[in-house]
Amino acid sequence: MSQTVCTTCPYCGTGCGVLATPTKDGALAVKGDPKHPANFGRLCSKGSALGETVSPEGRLLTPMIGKKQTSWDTALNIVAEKFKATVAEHGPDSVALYVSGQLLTEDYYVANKFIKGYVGTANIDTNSRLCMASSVAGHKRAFGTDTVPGTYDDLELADLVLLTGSNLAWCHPVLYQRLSAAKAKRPNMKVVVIDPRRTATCDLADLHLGLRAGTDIALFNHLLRASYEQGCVDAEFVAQHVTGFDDTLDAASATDVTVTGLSAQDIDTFTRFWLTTEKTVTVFSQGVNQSDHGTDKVNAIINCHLATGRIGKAGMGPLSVTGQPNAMGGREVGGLANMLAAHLDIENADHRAAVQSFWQSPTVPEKAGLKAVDLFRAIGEGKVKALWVMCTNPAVSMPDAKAVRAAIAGCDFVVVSDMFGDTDTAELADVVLPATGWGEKDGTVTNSDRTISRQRGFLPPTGGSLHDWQAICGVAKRMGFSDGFNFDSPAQIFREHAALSGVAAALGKDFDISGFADLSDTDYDALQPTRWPFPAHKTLSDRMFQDGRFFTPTGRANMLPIAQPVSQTTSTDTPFRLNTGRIRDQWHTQTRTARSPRLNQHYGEPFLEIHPEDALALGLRAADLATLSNAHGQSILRVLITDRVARGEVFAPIHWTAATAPSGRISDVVSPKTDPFSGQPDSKAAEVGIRPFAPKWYGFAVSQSELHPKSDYWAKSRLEAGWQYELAHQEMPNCWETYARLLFDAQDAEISSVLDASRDSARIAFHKNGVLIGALFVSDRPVAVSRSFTGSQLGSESETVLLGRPAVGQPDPGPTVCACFSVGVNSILKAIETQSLVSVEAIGEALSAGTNCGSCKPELAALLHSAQRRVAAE
Ligand SMILES: Nc1nc2c(c(=O)[nH]1)N[C@H]1C(S)=C(S)[C@@H](COP(=O)(O)OP(=O)(O)OC[C@H]3O[C@@H](n4cnc5c(=O)[nH]c(N)nc54)[C@H](O)[C@@H]3O)O[C@H]1N2
Ligand SMILES: Nc1nc2c(c(=O)[nH]1)N[C@H]1C(S)=C(S)[C@@H](COP(=O)(O)OP(=O)(O)OC[C@H]3O[C@@H](n4cnc5c(=O)[nH]c(N)nc54)[C@H](O)[C@@H]3O)O[C@H]1N2
Ligand code: SF4
Ligand SMILES: [Mo]
Repeated sequence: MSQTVCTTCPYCGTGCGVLATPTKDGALAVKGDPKHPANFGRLCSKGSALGETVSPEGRLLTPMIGKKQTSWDTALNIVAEKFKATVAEHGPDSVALYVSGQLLTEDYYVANKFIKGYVGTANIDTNSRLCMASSVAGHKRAFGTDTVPGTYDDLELADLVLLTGSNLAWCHPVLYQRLSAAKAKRPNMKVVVIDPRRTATCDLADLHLGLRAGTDIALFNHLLRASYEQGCVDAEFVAQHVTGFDDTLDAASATDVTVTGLSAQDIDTFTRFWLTTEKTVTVFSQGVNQSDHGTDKVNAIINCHLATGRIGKAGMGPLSVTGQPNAMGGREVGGLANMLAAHLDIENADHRAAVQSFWQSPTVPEKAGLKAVDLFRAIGEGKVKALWVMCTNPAVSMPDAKAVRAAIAGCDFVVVSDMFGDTDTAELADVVLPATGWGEKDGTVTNSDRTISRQRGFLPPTGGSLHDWQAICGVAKRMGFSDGFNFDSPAQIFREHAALSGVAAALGKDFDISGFADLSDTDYDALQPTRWPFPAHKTLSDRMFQDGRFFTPTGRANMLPIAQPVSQTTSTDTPFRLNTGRIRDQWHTQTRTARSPRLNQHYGEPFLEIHPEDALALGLRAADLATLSNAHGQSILRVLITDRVARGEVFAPIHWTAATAPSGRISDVVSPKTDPFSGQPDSKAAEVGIRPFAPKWYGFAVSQSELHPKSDYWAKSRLEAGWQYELAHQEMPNCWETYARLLFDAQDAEISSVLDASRDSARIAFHKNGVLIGALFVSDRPVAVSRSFTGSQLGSESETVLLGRPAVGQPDPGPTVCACFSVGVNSILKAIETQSLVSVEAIGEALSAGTNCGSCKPELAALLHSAQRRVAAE
C-alpha cells in the first residue's frame, strides 16, 4: 500500500495543503488536505493537476558544463573556483545570486547566509523583487516591519472585501472560493473589484470599479478624505497609535478623484460601502505592486485602514496576497538585496553585528546589494561577472527581457540551478545544475497569511538531481567556508533559522519563530501548519497589531502623504498601455504546468485582449495576429477582441517562452522602469505600438511527436496524445506536401491531402499503419478548425480528420472550460439551452463542470449570463 503524504502545493501563495498518494502504476493521486487551514480540502485546477507534472520526462539528470554532462564534483569545483577567483580579482560585489520565492525556506536561508555572511556581498536578489517588493516597502514605511496583518479568516469574517489589482479567481483560486462560499452564506457581504480590466473575479463583485489604469491612489485618497468629512475616522486610534494624519489628509484632499474615469455614481456607491462597513479587508496584489509608484499605492491603501482603525482586528485590515508559495519565507530569511536575515536591517550596525556573531561568519556587508533590474543592468555592463540563478527564469520574466538575455549571454560565468535544462535562462548558462523539484524536496514555506507549512518529499530525486541547499553547501565548502555549511538535513537548517529569529526578536523584531529552535527531527517531520509569531518564551497572539503597537521607533504606525502621479502622455508611436498578467491554468514560464494536457486546454497560445473599437481602427479581425513593439523589442500575439479591456489599454499573459512560443514573450516589450522605493518593475504599464502581423499563411497542426517549426510565429501546447501547434509565416513554401513531410519528419508515412490550386489552403494528414500521427491545416486566414476535435483524432484510425470538425451528427465539445472534467464551451452552451439550466450548480449537475476544483465557475457564470442575454434579446 502506498502511503499518503501531507504536503503543500508548490504554486501560489495561498499555500494549500495537499494529500499526495503515489499509486501502483507510478502515477500520483492528489487531493486537497481537509485539515490544512489554508484550503480545508479545496484545490484549484493547477493543484489538482500536480500528479500530471511529476514525471521524469524532460528533467535534467546530471550537471552540465557547456551542454556536456559532467559529475557533481567537477561542476561544484568549477563553480567554487570561478566564484573564488572572481571575488579575488574584482571584489565580492562582482558576484551575485538571483534566487526565487519558490525556493523552500531552508534553501533560501543557506543562499542568503552564503552570499551575505561568507562571500561578503549583499548581491542576492530574487524574483520577489518583481512581485512583492512594493508591499514589503509599503509595510515597512507604515508599520516599521514587513508584516501582513490580515489572515484568510479575516476575508471570511469581513462585511466588505475590496479586491484591488488582484485577479483572485485565477491567481488565488482557493481564496476566491473561500470568499465566494462566505458570501453565499452571508449575502449581505459586499465585494468590490478594483481593476481596469473586467476579470473573472468580477463575477463575485457587487461593484466592479474599472478605473483608468494607474489611478488607484486617487481612489483611495478620495476614501480617506470622505472618511474624514463623513466622521468615519477613528480619532482615538489615530491619536494614540498613528503619526502623519494631518499631512496625509491634506495630500489626499488635494487629489482629484475624477482622474479615475469612474462615474460619480460608482464612486458614491463605493464610498458608501466603505463608510458604512467597519469590517473591511482590502486585498491587493500585482495591479498595486507592479507599478512605478507601487509603494505609494500600498501606503495609500494602508492610510485608509489606519485612519479608520480598521487593522489588527477580526475581519478587517490590509491583506497583501503573495504570489509565490514561499514569497513570505524569502522575506523572513532576508533574501532581498536590501534586507538582512529575520527581518533585520542591513543598514543597522547592531543588527549586522548580531547576525555575524550568530553565524560566526567572516563578514556581513554594510550596504544593500543590487536590486533585480539594477543587477541585470550591472551584469550587462560587465560589473557583475559571476552569476548564479536559482529556481527562476529571468531570461523571460524580467522586464526588458531581450536586454536581460543579452546580459546573461555576455556574463563571464553563469550558473543555473533548475529542474529543466532547456529553460530560456539555462540555455544561456555555462554550468547547469539539476535541482530536485516538488515531491522530491523537503522543507518549509510561508503562505500569504504567515502560516508556515511543510513541503514533504515522497519521490526519490530524479536522476542525479540534488536539493538546492545541498548544491549551495557544496560550493560554500569548496570555497573554504566549511564551518557555516555543515548541514545534513533541512531540519537542521530550519532550527538555525528559528534560533536566529529569536536573536532578531531580542532586538525588537516581530518575526519570531524561536519556539522551533529546538525542534527535533521527528517533530520537524510532523510539523503542523503554524502561523507566526511562534516565540519560545512568551505567548504572543498571532493577530498582529491588535494592541495598536507597531514596530517603528515611536511604536506608532505612519500615515504617509501620497500624491496621485500625473500620467504621462504616451508617444504617438506607442499609444497603447500594455497590462500583463496571468491566466487560470498556467504557472509563470510553464516549465511544469505545460506538461499537463488538461491545463493546456484553457488557452493554447499567447494572446492580446484588445477593445473592439481599437481593433477596428487597427484593421484587426478576430483571431488575427498582432505585433506589439517599442524601443525594447517586439512580441507577436493572437488577437482576442473583447470589451473586458478599455480603449487604449490592452492585456497580454506572461507565460510563453522560447520553448512554447518564442515570438510571444511579452516581457520583451516591458520597460525596466522601477518604483523608486522598492525597485519593483512597472510590469503593468508598458507603452507599445500595435500593428497587424500579416503573414502569407496561417497554420494549425496536431502531432503525436514534438515538432520543431521554423515559422515566424508558432505556439505549442500539450494534448493527451501529443501536441498542437499554431503557426504563421511570411513566406509561402513551394509545395505544401513537401513542407508538411519536413515539418512532421514523416518521410515514410502515408499522406492524404486536400489542396487548393492557389496554394491558399491545404489540409494534409499523415497516417502510419492506419493510425493518425499528424495533420496540418493551412489557410490565408486564421485557421478555422475545431482544435478539440482534431487533437482528439491523434492515435486513432481517423478518416475524417481533414474535415477539421466532427462529422455531421457528432458533437464538438469546443474549447475546454472545465479543465478537471474536460468540458468544452459548446457542450456547456448546448446543455444550458436544451436543459434550460439557470445556475452554475445546475451546469455542474448536468455535466460535472465546475464540481471539482471550481476554478472555472466564473467562466460558467459568464456563459450562463451570455446565454440568458441572448434569450432575453430574442
Ligand atoms: N494561475 C496562476 N496563478 C498564479 C500565478 C500564475 O502564474 N498563474 N502566479 C502567482 C504569482 S507569483 C503572483 S505574483 C500572483 C499575481 O496575482 P494577481 O496580482 O492577482 O495577478 P495579475 O494577473 O498579475 O494582476 C492582477 C490584476 O491587476 C490588474 N491591474 C493592472 N493594472 C492595474 C492598476 O493600475 N490598478 C489596479 N487596481 N489593477 C490593475 C490587472 O488587470 C490584473 O487583473 O499570482 C499567483 N498565482
Ligand atoms: N511582464 C510581466 N513580467 C512578470 C510578471 C508580470 O506580471 N508581468 N510577474 C512577475 C512575477 S510576480 C514573478 S513571481 C515572476 C515569475 O517568473 P519566474 O520566477 O522567472 O518564473 P518560473 O517559471 O516560476 O521560474 C521558476 C523556475 O524554477 C524552476 N524550478 C521549480 N522548482 C525548482 C526548485 O525547487 N529548484 C530549482 N533550482 N528550480 C526549480 C522551474 O523549472 C522554472 O524554470 O515573473 C515576473 N515577471
Ligand atoms: S490555490 Fe491552487 S495553485 Fe494556489 S496553492 Fe492552492 S491549489 Fe495551489
Ligand atoms: Mo509573483
